[in-house]
Amino acid sequence: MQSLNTPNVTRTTCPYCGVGCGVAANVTAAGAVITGDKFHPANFGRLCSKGAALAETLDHDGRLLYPLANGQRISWDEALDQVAHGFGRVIAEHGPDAVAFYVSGQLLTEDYYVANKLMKGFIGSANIDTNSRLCMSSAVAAHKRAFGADVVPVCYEDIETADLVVITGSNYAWAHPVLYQRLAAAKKARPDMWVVVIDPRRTPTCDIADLHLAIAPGSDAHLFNGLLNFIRREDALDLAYIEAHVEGFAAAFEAARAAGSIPKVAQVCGIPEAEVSEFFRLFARTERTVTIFSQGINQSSSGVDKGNAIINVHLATGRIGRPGMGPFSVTGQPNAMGGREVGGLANQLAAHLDFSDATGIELVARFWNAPRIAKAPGLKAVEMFQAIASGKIKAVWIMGTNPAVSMPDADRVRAALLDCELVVVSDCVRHTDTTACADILLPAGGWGEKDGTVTNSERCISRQRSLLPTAGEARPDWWIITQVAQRMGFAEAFPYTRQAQIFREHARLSGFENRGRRAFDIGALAELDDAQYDALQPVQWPVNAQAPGGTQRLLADGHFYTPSGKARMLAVVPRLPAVAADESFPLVLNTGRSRDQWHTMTRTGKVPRLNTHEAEPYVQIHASDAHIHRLQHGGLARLTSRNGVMLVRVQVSEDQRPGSVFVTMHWNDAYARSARVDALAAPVTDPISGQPESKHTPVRVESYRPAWEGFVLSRTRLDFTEASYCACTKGAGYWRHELAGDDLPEDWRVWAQTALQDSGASARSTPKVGNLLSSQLDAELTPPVGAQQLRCYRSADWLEYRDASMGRYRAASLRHGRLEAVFFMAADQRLPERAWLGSLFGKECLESGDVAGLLAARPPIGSADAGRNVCACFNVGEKTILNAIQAQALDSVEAVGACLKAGTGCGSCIPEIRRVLDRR
Ligand SMILES: Nc1nc2c(c(=O)[nH]1)N[C@H]1C(S)=C(S)[C@@H](COP(=O)(O)OP(=O)(O)OC[C@H]3O[C@@H](n4cnc5c(=O)[nH]c(N)nc54)[C@H](O)[C@@H]3O)O[C@H]1N2
Ligand SMILES: Nc1nc2c(c(=O)[nH]1)N[C@H]1C(S)=C(S)[C@@H](COP(=O)(O)OP(=O)(O)OC[C@H]3O[C@@H](n4cnc5c(=O)[nH]c(N)nc54)[C@H](O)[C@@H]3O)O[C@H]1N2
Ligand code: SF4
Ligand SMILES: [Mo]
Repeated sequence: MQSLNTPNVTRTTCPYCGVGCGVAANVTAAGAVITGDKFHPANFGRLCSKGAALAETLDHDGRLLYPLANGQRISWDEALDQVAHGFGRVIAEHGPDAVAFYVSGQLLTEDYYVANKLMKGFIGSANIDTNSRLCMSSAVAAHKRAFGADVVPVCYEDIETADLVVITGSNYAWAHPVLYQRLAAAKKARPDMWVVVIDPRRTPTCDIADLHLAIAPGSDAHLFNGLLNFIRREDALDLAYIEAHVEGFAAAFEAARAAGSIPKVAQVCGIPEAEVSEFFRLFARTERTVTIFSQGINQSSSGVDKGNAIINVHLATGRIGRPGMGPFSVTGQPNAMGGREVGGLANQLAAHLDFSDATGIELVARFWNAPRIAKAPGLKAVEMFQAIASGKIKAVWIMGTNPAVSMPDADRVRAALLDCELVVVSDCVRHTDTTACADILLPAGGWGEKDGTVTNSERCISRQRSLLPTAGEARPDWWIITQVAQRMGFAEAFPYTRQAQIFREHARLSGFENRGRRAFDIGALAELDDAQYDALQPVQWPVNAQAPGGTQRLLADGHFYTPSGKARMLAVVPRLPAVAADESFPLVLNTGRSRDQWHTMTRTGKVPRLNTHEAEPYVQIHASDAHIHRLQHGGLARLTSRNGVMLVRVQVSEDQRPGSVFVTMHWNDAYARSARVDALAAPVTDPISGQPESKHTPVRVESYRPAWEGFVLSRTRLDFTEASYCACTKGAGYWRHELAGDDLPEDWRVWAQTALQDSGASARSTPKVGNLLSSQLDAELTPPVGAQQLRCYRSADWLEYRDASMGRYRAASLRHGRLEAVFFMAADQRLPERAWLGSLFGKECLESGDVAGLLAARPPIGSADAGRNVCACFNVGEKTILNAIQAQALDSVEAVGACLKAGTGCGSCIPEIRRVLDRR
């Protein structure tokens, strides 16, 4: 492996998705410049929109900078003592199972290892679970059932060399963008390659699909059982492979027989027979096939079975362990895989050992010299929060996750935390929905400050290296946990002063009495000295005496980690989602990700160019359902489930399957009012993995008609407590507030000026209202009305017009010619575009043309509203793209790129550019 021999460049790993891209960071006095690491095997220099914007997340705005107890600043000494004593007291009074840790796939392996060791080895409870429960736990269980161990056999290169790539339950283009780019490039180079997408909705991933199966939600196991049955009937089995390496096949075939033939599969899955037939024939005849699966499979009350239904077809065809083929569960978080290595889930122990056999428990106890090692699995996330609600768990420590937003039944989760005796939260951010529930807040070092290792989807261990000093008094998570462990009396077992020490211990445990029995073995890294650890190059595990340079692909020798050494095919009996839609809740709520936000927005929400892609929470719904439920595109809707409610914007889209609607998981109280989708999600879980069914909640969608709607752009963030709907995003130099309310204020001017004054933004000057300004009205937006109803005012720092008959109010606040805020309110929905108005905040002094157009929101001749941001790399809006396509007769993504640069950076927006081209 070559290295970038530039002294100023730090090579590190992106903190977002499980692709695990290498990042090269050049930090100078002027700031950090982030580029893709050309030498990293995950991305070879590419980055997606989120990775490319990392430098813009590094400021200390909004950071948690010192420890707090009940909102008061305290010293680290006090904070650590309070946590240790608080946990110690509960354990002494109620036993170790009365405490819990809820951790995250975003912790580094070193942090994760120490947290797990403290809870399972020394506190003596297995009540440590992780947000990976909501993410990977079904795939983990499926792997263990089929392979005897949690192993991902494939590597990224297999995606490029396959002849058929099946993508099911994954919006690859947005959730694993760089891998998607690699796939798209491979398909372009080899057009014979086939891509099949299986997803109830048409997603941007379908941009490169030859075939899209928009199956009925939750019907994947029927489809894959049908496929298994088809393969058997068509004699496409690899009998020699099955004979030598597989057990359980007879029962699996028998169970699959019930799926019936193609017409029946088509009927259950709700798609045309021809599509099923095409997919089955393609699969049967294509040896080099990779099946990628993600949350559309895992987040289900039968997620484990679905995973096994997919693995079954690969085992039955012997398509595993060889180049260009295999089942591929992609990991979501940057260190989801590392968390599995250390045993972060409540039902795992450490180093791929679990509680199922006493020798494994004894081995870990001996290695750790742990007096009180837990002997049985702890509570899984949903059960854990229910135990907090019931008072069984009295102290919880949450690290690197935001469960008040991301857990199903989130209102109950929040209430449980508010009622819990002791809630400790380690986070980098001061104000999140979860930190709002904390008694003690511990400031954790963030990306760019932390140092350690992460493991990506293809088992590749990479270093995250620090580039910057840690913000304020923040400390790395491993340090915080170590300090608490020492104060709880476990100093001997927690002597760590640097992360390399922890990594060596973790590596040693993986090799300890392993002798090839456990897949996870990085014993060869146990002797790295500090300098070698610092210089560690990306390497795929296992890394041991047999494979000192790492292992690209697993299961190649047909040996599995089961007692017999054979893989297991499982008899899968498909089950539909646990709770079906009914008359009261007739639509199915599907949830997931959007392109430019990361989960609960704590970091991506800081970046203006990532916020303009989707500035509001929305529900996507098919036109036929919108018609039935009387919803209008662009209007507001109230979504109600048995568990909660939310307010969102309506987006009518042919991409949706009738009967289901889609909402992203990102919005939360830190950025919006009443937009946490998990308040609606029911805490229904898979019986084996405990993973929640986050993709399937029956809901009702009703039109919500407020008395008024509007938006405010202002230099400071304003608080509109009386608005019923509010979505707030950070723009370049301003905050954008999208608003609606049930009560019309008596006087809009008082309302607007109070909002400004409350924020302190204009406390220095109360605008005086002066001259009539009738010449600057917008003809388009202002139909002819009686002059007495249309009133316009202007003073040096306040422009305003109101049209009582139309229920409209518009105002702008200026200071020495610089724009401070604009207010646009309307009783109807007729509001102007925001992009041009937003751009005025970049000016130190408005020009007269700007002022003239301000209240009309009409750009002066020569500049135009850019619309929603499509290309985050070059900030190119949807309208700009559409205008260029029309004006210059552009007819391809390449032509748009040549003209506007859009799509020529990270490439994440190419599917959207193609959609704009389609509309031409
Ligand atoms: N931009 C961005 N990228 C991310 C993240 C992020 O927050 N933002 N988060 C990361 C994390 S932690 C994860 S886990 C991954 C998740 O990555 P993905 O799993 O790809 O993302 P999701 O959008 O959650 O869901 C994937 C798709 O499942 C579909 N689906 C729903 N129900 C069904 C079904 O019954 N069958 C099938 N076949 N499909 C169904 C949904 O329509 C959706 O398009 O993304 C990672 N990458
Ligand atoms: N409805 C629905 N719900 C879902 C999903 C879905 O698809 N639909 N997906 C689920 C999945 S797959 C996942 S992975 C979860 C994700 O959900 P969460 O884990 O709750 O989301 P994040 O916003 O990533 O939360 C990470 C928190 O850790 C903080 N943080 C960042 N870096 C560090 C660090 O180094 N140390 C510490 N201590 N804190 C740090 C961040 O500021 C943030 O507050 O959501 C799940 N919930
Ligand atoms: S694909 Fe994007 S978010 Fe994922 S690791 Fe790479 S740069 Fe980061
Ligand atoms: Mo995830």
